[in-house]
Amino acid sequence: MKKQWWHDKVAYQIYPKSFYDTNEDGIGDLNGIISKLDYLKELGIDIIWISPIYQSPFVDQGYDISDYYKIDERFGTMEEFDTLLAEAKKRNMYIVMDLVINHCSDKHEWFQKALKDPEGEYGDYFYFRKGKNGNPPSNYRSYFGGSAWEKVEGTDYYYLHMFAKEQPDLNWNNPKMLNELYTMINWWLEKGVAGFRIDAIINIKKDLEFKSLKPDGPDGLVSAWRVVESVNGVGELLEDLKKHTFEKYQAFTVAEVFNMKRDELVEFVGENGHFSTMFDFSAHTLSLGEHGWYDSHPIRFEDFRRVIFDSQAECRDVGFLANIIENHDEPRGANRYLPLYAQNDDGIKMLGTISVLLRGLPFLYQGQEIGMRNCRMESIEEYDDINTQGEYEMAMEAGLSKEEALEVCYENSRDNARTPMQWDNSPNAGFTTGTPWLKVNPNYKTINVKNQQEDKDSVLNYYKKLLALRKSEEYKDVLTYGDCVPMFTQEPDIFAYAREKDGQTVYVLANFGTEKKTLTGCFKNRKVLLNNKTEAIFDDASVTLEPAQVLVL
Ligand code: TEU
Ligand code: CA
Repeated sequence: MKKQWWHDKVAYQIYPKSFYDTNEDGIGDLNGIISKLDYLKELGIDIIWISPIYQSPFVDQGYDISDYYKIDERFGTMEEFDTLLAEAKKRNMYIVMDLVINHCSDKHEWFQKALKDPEGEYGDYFYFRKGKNGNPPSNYRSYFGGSAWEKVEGTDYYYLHMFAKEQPDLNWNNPKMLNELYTMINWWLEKGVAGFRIDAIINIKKDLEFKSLKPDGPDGLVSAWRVVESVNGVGELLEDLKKHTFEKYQAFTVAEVFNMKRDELVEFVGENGHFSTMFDFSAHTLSLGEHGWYDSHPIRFEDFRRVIFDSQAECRDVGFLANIIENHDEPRGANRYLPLYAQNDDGIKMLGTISVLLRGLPFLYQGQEIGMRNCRMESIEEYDDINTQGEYEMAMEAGLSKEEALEVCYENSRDNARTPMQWDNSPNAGFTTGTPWLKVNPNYKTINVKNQQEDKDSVLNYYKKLLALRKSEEYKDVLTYGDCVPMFTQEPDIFAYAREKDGQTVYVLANFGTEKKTLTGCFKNRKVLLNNKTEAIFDDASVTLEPAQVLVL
């Protein structure tokens, strides 16, 4: 495999609104990010992906962009952004922007012009179609609930939005529109961003006949997921995008791709793939319900282990996936992937270890490094996320009580990961001296960066060691390029693998069970590189793991 500059790096996602506020408005900002660069550097981070900071009405927290060339004033100015680029560069760090080009905001100038004249030049930047017999053009359900078609008042036209109605989908069949996007992307690359995390990109290909599909719910609609799976040919659009933009700059790209066709992996992340890498969501999708969050289900350990090893095997000779436990759309990893009894420091270190040492590019999400948890809200009003509001409604329509629907949100809400970063135990977790835009998790008194910096056994200090190991001169090569060989897959509760290259082997052994487990193998005289407990019990032919223990040998 041809080596790339980013292969041996560690990435971190910043959700800027909740990271660090420097001007008392309760909203994190660019100056906040700049002031924490040293913190991230010390943690071992090289690549920083920042969720959208462009001008936006914030209906979907910046994933609805009204001007691609402006920094939203809540976050700061373009000068501050340039300072961020320069400060990152000084520290050998790379800034990756979020690229949201499946849709824009309904407040974008293009859409405002389109609304005035759906049949005109800008109408063709979007998908305007006439309704059928008083109904929308097709029975697509948007990701956030309800029809994906919104009626334009006073006309026969509807426009398509796969997400919120304030996020109209852009017409990728219009060369003029595409040219505007490409110019914009190149403008940011010229500025010096290292690349992009590419939002919801699988959605760009549409069946232009917009045929209705078999309904999958009592509303007579069919989910956006199925709509995407019913079309072919996204690859041509992605190649064109790459050729006109990323390729010329050797930009790093990480795509958010949910429902790729199975045999397309090479085309997506192979040596000449559409993208540098893409997230491995195989574990995340395990909990998906048929209809929504209300029928989502807990993840079984065996499935979790199986799908991760399957992904590792599939990309082995193809390329690198980006491994994650959390992001801004998902509940916290500690709550989601750990059994209740292991939802503590030991368990969190164990989960972090098995994820970070996989083959692929590790991404941490802000707060993961201190083991932040889901946040309980007292009522639906306390949630801000548009997706959560929609799922709450769907749960009630399916017959759940208010209390039950709220519990569904507690387990699934995207706001779980969006509560402010917990820096210290001063009011509002040191995130802001103003009023935070979203509730601060009350557990900040104990779970915060400052406490953990002072405690040598903290999750934070463990993560530092873990990332340092991954990047150490001695083990970097095997941990970056070595094969990932699953071990003890017949043993319940054991997540174990070896990373192997040129005769060097690193074992990662974790016990997710409640019982001690003895694993036999030639672990004798192995050097303990990491251990989340104080002891490591070896004898001649075996090693014994306590519950929630992880060893790296
Ligand atoms: O998410 C795309 C996506 O497929 C989401 O519907 C995801 O499945 C959902 O959030 C899980 O609950 C991206 C962004 O990551 C998300 O924050 C945006 O809301 C969305 O695109 C629209 O831009
Ligand atoms: Ca601010």
